[in-house]
Amino acid sequence: MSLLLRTTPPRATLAIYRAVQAAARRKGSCWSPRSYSSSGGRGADNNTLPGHRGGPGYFYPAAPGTGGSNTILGSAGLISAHDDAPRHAQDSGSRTSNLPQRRQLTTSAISRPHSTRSISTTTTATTTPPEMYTTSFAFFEALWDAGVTHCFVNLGSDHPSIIEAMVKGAREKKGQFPRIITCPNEMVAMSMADGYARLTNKPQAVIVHVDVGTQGLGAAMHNSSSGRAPVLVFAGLSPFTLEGELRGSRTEYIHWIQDVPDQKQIVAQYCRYAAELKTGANVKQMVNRALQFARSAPQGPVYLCGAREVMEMDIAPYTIRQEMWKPVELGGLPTGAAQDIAAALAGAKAPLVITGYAGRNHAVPGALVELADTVKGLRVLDTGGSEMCFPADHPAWLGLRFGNEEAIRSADVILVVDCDVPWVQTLCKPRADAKVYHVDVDPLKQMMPVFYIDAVARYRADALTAIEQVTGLLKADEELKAQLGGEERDARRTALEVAHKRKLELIAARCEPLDDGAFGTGHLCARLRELCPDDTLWAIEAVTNTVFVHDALQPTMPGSWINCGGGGLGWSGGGALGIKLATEYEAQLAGGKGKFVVQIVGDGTFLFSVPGSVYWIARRYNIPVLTIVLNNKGWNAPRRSLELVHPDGLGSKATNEEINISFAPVLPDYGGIAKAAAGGDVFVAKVDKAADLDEVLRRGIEAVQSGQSAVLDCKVAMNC
Ligand SMILES: Cc1ncc(C[n+]2csc(CCOP(=O)(O)OP(=O)(O)O)c2C)c(N)n1
Ligand SMILES: [Mg+2]
Repeated sequence: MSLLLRTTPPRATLAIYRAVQAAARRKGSCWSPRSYSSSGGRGADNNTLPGHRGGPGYFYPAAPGTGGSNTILGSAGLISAHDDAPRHAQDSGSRTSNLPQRRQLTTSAISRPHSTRSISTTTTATTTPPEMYTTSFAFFEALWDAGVTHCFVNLGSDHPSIIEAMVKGAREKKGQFPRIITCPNEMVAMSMADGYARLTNKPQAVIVHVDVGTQGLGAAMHNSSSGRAPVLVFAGLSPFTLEGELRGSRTEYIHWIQDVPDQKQIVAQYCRYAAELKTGANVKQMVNRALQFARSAPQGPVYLCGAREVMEMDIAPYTIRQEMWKPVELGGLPTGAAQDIAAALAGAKAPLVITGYAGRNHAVPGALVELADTVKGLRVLDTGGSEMCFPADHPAWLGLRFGNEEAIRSADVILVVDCDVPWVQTLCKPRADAKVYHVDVDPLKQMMPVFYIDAVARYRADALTAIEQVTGLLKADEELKAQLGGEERDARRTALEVAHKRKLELIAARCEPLDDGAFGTGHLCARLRELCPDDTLWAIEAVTNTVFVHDALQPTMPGSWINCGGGGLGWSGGGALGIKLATEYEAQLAGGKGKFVVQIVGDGTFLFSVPGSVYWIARRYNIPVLTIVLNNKGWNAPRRSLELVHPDGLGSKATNEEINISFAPVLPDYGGIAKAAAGGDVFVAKVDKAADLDEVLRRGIEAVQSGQSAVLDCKVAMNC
């Protein structure tokens, strides 16, 4: 690997980026000074992660999305993206040059007549490749100008022009072209883009191979949709001409086999937008239209596909006015609605906020703290656990409970904010006279055929704006203020403090090691919390252990807890890499270093995550994360599901082997799998005794801090 590195971005780049940062701050993004942790977290700036073995900085800082293609961002000294372009891309161009040279004649006829860069019309083979400006190249330019800095790719026969464009971009647009990350599996590619977007709210791109690569995205597409992660996916389509009519015409057997009736339908139901590029002439508009959908609430994945001939088209270079393509902005509550909710909360005896993903905006936890401080006695429950929505060190914290919690049954006023499943009716529901208000980016849950809650009113609104409106009214309105004051309200606050203290004591007791020297997930995570840097980012996919993980980690920093957005197991391998890539890249733009990233994953889920790809990527691109495998010898979740329906059934008395959820007796070597994928370069260890735990964790953390990925196989006792 020969990288041209620089540790600090060029001055112009920094200036532009800071302006972007400032704008993001105003919108309450992850770097918002309003974020709760900046005042009350556990030392958000205490980053102890040193440089990685790959050298000082293995990402190339630049400032995309700050203007059209003509914007020059001080590229001198930036790392060349071509280092990461697949090597075979550089070989294939000359080998295939004869046929495309011929086709160019035809293709140039359909490109814009005023093209300033029309291709050579000679058919004699030359050693210098023709200068081309294709749909594919414009596609990458559009991505970069829209702020997409990374493309996670899995390439195939649909991508000759994509590969040509990648090489051209790496050579000619250093520092102004997306970084290409080769991903040997599509689900990992999409999960990386998902993790990146979940942390930063910045969409990245995934490039996959026709119908088969689209299918390879698998559950990652579901996760990005449920997790509302903006990701742009592009896939080629088999060529639609057979006889060389256009450049890109069919050249391989497989082009017939991979020609399917409507490729985008494979994923369209998970996408905010799915469309075919029918010409290169408006490719930049199409990319930006897709990104507008991806970034407008409710955010999510978008899918573009384009046939080989369309992507090969020579077009006239052009730019669009990037500033004209902002996403749709969501407003707050109607005035009367804010007043109603404020009055209901002020008059409530047992008010409750239930949220699931409001913490995606890192300013929301702080806003909820302000609301909870204003309405003394208000409690906040997280029933989704996909983000850090409310800090564990606040007395109103009820933690993460998946829709089954006493406070749901006892509350008289419930404000549901950005939440998919506030309660599971068959287990727990609010009292019949509870007044429920629902505020959400997607209150109808448009993707779900069945969803309803008994709410007196529901609003599509931005969570932060809505919470601030309600708090503002509670603070400004004299009548409401009077209601919220007094001794009785102070007593409610004191009662909450007592209950919170008691809750933390109970959690601490449950986190003790077992008498036989073994330990559960709670103890393991309590030790992790103690030993990892204070500002660690946690990528969680712990399935039946999730609540124990959350109770023990007690996250307080906005953005520090990111769980798989949906139910498609296997997100966290790529997700953690995407989060690490994002924290490093974004920090380097600002001249700093990224945060420490830990993946906590069930043993079954580890296998779903395609570890053979994950740890190869981690090693190839020096993206070190600490992986904690919660080894309970297989799948516990199906037993739980079984017992909810058949508590006394045959299966309830049967062994795990009998109900086919056990990995015993052939237990996989999780560390070994990772090590093999990474050419042997992963720190691995197994631990099953509490007495050895700290030492193993310390060594794993040190390995990651020195730049090596680590996989710790931790045998955990059940239900604690
Ligand atoms: C892609 C996919 N396949 C299957 C499932 C069904 N499923 C849900 S949880 C689970 C087991 C997870 O095992 P593990 O990670 O070990 O967690 P544990 O149940 O032991 O807590 C399975 C198979 C799923 N959610 N997603
Ligand atoms: Mg398991």
